[in-house]
Amino acid sequence: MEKKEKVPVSIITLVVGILVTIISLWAGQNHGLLPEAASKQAPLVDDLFDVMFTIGVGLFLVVEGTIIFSVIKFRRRKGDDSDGASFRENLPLEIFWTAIPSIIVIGLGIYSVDVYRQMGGFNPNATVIAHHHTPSHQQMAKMPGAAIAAPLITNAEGIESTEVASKYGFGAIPTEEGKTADVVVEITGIQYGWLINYPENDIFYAEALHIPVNKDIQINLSAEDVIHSFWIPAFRLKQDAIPSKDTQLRFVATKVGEYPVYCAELCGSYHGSMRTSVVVETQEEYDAWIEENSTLAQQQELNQAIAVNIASLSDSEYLKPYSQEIGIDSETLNQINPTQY
Ligand SMILES: [Cu+2]
Repeated sequence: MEKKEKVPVSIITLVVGILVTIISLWAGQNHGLLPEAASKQAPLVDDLFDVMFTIGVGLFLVVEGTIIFSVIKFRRRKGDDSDGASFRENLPLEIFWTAIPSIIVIGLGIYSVDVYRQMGGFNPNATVIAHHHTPSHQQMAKMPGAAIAAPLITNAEGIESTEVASKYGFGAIPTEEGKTADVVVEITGIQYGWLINYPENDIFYAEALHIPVNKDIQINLSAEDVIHSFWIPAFRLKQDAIPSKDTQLRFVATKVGEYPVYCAELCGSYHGSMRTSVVVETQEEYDAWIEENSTLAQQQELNQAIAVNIASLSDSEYLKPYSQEIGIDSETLNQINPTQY
């Protein structure tokens, strides 16, 4: 019987290798697993994810492919009761399969640290902005005795550096380093919600986080009770809000739209409902929102000022602002209870 011509194994391996590479690269670019990317930081994270996904698909195909191939090719044939071939130690092979994952993991490590750096992860508090609950750190520094109260981590740069050491989170991206953010928002996590405040604009308890597009935004995060985590998937940003430890998030949103915000730290029974949204607007829309809501805040203050004089009001007068809410007009109120003080 004539011997059948065979394709050399090295050629088959080469073709399989090329196929696996092409499929992996395609999958890495077309997985469609990530939500819309709407911040300057997002593409950095997405590129890293794509690289990891590409490697993951490649490894999956090689490992699973080898298993399936072996199961079929080396299966027990009918009537074959002999033992399988015995293999013991193969140093070059062991070095090979240890080296490859090591290189991949170290490479991904270095890459991800660089992404973190580009996102401003090593730069929180590049510009010191005080939390609204306390007097500004600059003011404190001027007070007599403040140096004693400050943590004793001073160095050549003096008190300012203790502030730098006291914050965690994402700071300015390298191109914005040393600059003050365009918009500063104070956000406090409580069980179960986010309190969104714009102290500079007199807006408190905003219904959502409104920010202008393509501007440098800084969020100062704090928590009242337990640890929460402020997560904006569309921005690829997540930062813990920690009681008695201020953290920050700084970013630039690049797409107008509304994106969900979640609490990403299991914080109690209603953690799942701890949501809000971020509304990215044009500068004009944002300015209009600020104006509208600042005025609202002023009106509320005015209402409170009037309410102080309740002693001089009749029941119906006093109840008038509420009568509309409960669906009774003031005439009816007067008939029900005509008593005057
Ligand atoms: Cu929470």
